Amino acid sequence: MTRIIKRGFLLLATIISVITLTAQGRIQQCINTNWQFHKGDIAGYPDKETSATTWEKTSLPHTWNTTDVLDDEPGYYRGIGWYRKTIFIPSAWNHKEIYLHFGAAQQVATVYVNGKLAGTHTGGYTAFNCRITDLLIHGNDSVTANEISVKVDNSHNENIPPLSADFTFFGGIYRDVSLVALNPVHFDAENDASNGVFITTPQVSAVNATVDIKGQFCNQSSQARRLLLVSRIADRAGKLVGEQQQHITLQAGERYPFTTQFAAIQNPHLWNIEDPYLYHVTTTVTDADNQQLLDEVSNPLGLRWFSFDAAQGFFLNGKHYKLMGASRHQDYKDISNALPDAMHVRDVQLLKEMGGNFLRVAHYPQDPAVLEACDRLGIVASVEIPVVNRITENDTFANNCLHMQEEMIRQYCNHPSIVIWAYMNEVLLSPRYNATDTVRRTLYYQHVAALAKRIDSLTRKEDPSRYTMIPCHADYNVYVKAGLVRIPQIVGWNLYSGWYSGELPDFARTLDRHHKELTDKPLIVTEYGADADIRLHNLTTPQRFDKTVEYATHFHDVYYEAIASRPFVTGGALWNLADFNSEGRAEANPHINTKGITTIDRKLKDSYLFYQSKLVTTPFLRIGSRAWVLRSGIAEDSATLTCTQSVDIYTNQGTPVILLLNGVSLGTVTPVNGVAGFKVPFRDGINQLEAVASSNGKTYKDMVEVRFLLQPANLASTVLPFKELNISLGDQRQFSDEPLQQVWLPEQPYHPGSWGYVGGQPFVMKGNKRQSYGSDKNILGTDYDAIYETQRVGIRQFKLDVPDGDYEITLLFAELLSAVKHEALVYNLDNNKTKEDTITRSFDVLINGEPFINHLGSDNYLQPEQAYSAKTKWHAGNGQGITISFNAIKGETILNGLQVRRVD
Ligand code: GCB
Ligand code: CA
Repeated sequence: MTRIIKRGFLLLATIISVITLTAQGRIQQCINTNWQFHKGDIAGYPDKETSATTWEKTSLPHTWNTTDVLDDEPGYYRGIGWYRKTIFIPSAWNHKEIYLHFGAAQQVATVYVNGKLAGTHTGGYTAFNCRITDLLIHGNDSVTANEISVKVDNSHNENIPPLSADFTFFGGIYRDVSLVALNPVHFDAENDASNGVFITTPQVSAVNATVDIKGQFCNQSSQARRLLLVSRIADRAGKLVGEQQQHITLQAGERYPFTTQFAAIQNPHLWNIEDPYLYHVTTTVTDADNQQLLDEVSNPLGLRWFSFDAAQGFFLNGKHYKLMGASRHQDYKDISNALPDAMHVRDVQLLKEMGGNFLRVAHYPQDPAVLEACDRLGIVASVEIPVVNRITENDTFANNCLHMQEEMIRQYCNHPSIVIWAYMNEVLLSPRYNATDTVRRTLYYQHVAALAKRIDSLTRKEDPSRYTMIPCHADYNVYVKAGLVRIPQIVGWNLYSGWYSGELPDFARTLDRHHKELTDKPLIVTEYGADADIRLHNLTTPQRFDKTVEYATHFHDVYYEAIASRPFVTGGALWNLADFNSEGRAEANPHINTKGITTIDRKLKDSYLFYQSKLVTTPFLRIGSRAWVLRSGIAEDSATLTCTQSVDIYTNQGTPVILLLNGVSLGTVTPVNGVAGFKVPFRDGINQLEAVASSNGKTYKDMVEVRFLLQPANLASTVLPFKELNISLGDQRQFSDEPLQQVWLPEQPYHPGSWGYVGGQPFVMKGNKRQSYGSDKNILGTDYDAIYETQRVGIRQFKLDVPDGDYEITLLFAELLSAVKHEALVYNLDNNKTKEDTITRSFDVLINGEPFINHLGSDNYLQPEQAYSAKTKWHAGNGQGITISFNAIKGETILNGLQVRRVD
């Protein structure tokens, strides 16, 4: 039995391994605990070490970039880090072959044992083995201490993909590390860190299935051995359904490649999406003389057949499936990429619960736990190597790509869930050489195509049973011209019309164009999505690039319909299952790409519920915007004291939905296209919403509690006394801040009795076609980027007709015009920003005519992209309310946000 023991169970592992040593072939111990880490290089180490070197205790998985990728300093540490750990080798292992197995280290690892070089590995997303047998010290004691040191270098390297990408390249040993003790006779441990045994199913039908096993084992002992190779297939219940045996005599040092063919399995229990049935294959090698088990490897076996068709899409076991699902990155809030397995599994579970059947493991191979979960849960998968945006035109880069592809295939090919091997994500997005240098550009494209061909043919040779795919970006013509759409068996399209560029209907146009022009090429929408910050809402005018939940949901609605209604579209992997780290990003959530349909800590956004309502086959009823539990708005009527806002109910039941507010029915709505839309008259305080629908004699319910902060229309109201107001100037959205239980409302013009601005206009970035108000900059010194990014320019006054009393007033400013150069994000297609100049401005701020801030401007607090806020107490008297005036001295006045709170 292969034994994999995870962190925390180390002690147990040691005990078990001692007890069962003779019964089992190999010992594999996960050694994640008790490591030491040093950030930076150490001169002379591991030969010698100065006592001045500081080591911190850590356990694996680990990355050194968790905090610096989120701070206000651009960039993050991409350099060297050292890890070390003492391992204790039992004397019983004296004649064993000892390996270290690394799940992954980003991105070049050099492994030493007792100060001597054991091996190196290039590439941050695949596993590798290091043979350490000859470097170990064996003493006379029952166990002997040995020192492992690992240098991990995460520096940018032009020869190692990825070169550039919209995600963070966290450095460190961020997957499990195991110590493996093998008998001298063992399955190949030197084949790209695979388990040395490869399973294929040459022919599968509902009637019967053939299974072939290929592998290699070796005899590292000093004498010839008579051996017995046995492969067994067992069903899920453990019942034997096939067995093959072979006797071999291996000379000392000899290797033996084997192929085992099983008699066809009759009436196989097929693996499919609804019933992901797994058989298990165990391959053992035993000493034929004394029956001792020498090694054993076990693999999952899924019996299925599949095909992709340019006109009709995907078929699994002869049945058509629309592949719908998500792409996924491997990180999580506060722990970056150093996830325990359970969190990887949870993501696949989230996808399954969404009704998804397809996972694009993007943009690199992820933890084996992900694919194990896909096998177990019935999720069809595509896996790819991290060649993103561009290549380097040399042999070292090409060989690294090819080697990564080979490692990926050999390490993961036994997972029945995998149907596609992909490579080169949007590889023409950021080409080298200027467009004007057509000769060199053309040559570059030829080099890209040549490399694609090499990767593609390697893939088909390694694994003819899967399909190959290149995911391309929207620049259709370039991919056609470069010939990239002809090389793989499937073309993936990453499309963002109506987000970065163009308009929403362009999406369907691109699909139709592919269908018309590339008639024989199956197509998958490998990405589509829109950013959404769950704090930002706009129920009336959601628009492109506003980061509201509402626009993102609308975007998904349009895209989903286009995919679902086109039979030739194999399916879609939305971008992305969860928000993820991308250090270079700015905008409302700096350093995070918020195109997830869940947040970075996996809170469900509305778009997730939208997909559930479309894809889940069991009865489904959910209150949309169930994550938006802190809302605000202005009372529309001083008598009833309510504010009406819409709430959508998602359901896959066609039957009418009733919505109750605090137990009282708001009526019945028959869902259209899976959505029942209600207008809810929210009251101040807690509002209990309950949606109810019945079908086939069963009743389905969902409940949400919304806290509503109702604002008086007239600030002098005695029935709803003024408490506080938070306004985002230049903004059309509502910003819900749960930790502080505050809601920021969009600006409005002043009208008597109420509040609002006088004069000015919203800040709009010049020369950009995609964002109709606000800036996309990372505002430093605040977590409230969304508030600071919008601004009213040329404002003369902000007036609040509050009753007499004591108030706290806070004004928020940020200079949004800046000459600071930022590296352009390559994904921001169509973002032709004009260069901004440093601006000089200066103005006075007065409260009811009294000076508050003098000469506020670019020569003092208003530094570009920097948050500045000023707070004061103010007594409003004589029925005069509060009038904040902005008097320009130089340039125009600005105001980004304002908070007024009654404090008496
Ligand atoms: C893409 C890329 C992906 C990005 C995504 C985005 O096309 O393939 O890596 O994260 O767009 O959000 O811009
Ligand atoms: Ca604002």
